Amino acid sequence: MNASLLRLSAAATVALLLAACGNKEAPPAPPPAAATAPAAPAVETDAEKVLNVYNWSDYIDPGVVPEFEKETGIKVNYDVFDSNEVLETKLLAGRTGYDIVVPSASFLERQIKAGVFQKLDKAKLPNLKNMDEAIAQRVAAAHDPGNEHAVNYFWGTSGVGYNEAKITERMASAPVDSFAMFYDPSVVSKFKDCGVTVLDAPSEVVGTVLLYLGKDPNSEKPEDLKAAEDVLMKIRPYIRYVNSSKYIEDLANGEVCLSLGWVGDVFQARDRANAAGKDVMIKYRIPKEGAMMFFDMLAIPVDAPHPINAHLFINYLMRPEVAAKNSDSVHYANSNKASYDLISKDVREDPAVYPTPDVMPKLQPDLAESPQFTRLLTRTWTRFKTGK
Ligand code: N2P
Repeated sequence: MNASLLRLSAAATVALLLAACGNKEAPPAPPPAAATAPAAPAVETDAEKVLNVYNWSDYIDPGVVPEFEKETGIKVNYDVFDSNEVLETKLLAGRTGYDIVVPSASFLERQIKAGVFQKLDKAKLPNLKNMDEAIAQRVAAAHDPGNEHAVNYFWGTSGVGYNEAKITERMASAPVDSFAMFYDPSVVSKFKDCGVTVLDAPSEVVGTVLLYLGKDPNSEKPEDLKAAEDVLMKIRPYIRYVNSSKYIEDLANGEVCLSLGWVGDVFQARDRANAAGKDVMIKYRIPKEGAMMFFDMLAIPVDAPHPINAHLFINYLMRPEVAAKNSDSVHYANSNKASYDLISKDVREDPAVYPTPDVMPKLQPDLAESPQFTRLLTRTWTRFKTGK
């Protein structure tokens, strides 16, 4: 018997016992409150109580989906990805069956233009009032005018994730606050044996190389892309793999020692190592050259089979206590202002997660690319990944 049936039968037993104790002389019991007070309106859902979510891996507190299911009776099918390109290929092909997807804003922007998303029904999202206007405006100005199609879920940076002991063992004064850790062959070569990894995120990684070279990270000049490719090809022999999710586990268990990674993922690696009682100190630095900044956005495809349920879940994620729980769990910054005081101090006051005002201007948003540039970038990336 499952828990809810058990509760039901216990309640039924109590009702029977109460009825059996009834006294003939007693006046008729007043009608139950529910009969007089207007019933609380049932939450409106789609006819089918199902929700298909496609989110980044390692990007939600494990309790959040089950709690939403329990409260609403909606069954959530939850799939994960680790690359905007993979998500985009599916979205452009259409009929994904997904009700909610989470592209980064630079990708969302062109997906909106391609007609991939429906406009949000803001009347169904009263918790929008909790969101930080400053972040919403930033996304609106660069990617989604009026914030008509998407709500920010998390934002963050990519930077230097490393195993402190293994790095200092190999290089006492390693420049852990610089992209030189990856892009200077004389530095990165020192860590080849302990395992170096890079995100499989072409536009973001090329942006970091351009930052390192002191160029505009969103440049589409072919000569800038060529300069970035030269750097990437030179360091390729020292990179163990190019992947955007495997490194969490590998940093945690000491399989790799240096990852160009996303902030929350690196901290999840640190937590996993601590939880396993490993003597591994994992750290994250925003490089002094600056960093690429992403805004990951909750959006509903035009052909979503359960758009009402999708709005319910997005609104649920914007509850301050849910947003805080998610940030505490995955160590990414949310932009839910009403949640800020509920986030644990460790996360809220960590300048790697919520960078200080002096660092913010050094963070560069990844901007949408032209299709022509994407073609060139894809070629560069294939050469880098294959090392040819
Ligand atoms: C979660 C990575 C999400 C950040 N594992 C990249 N947009």
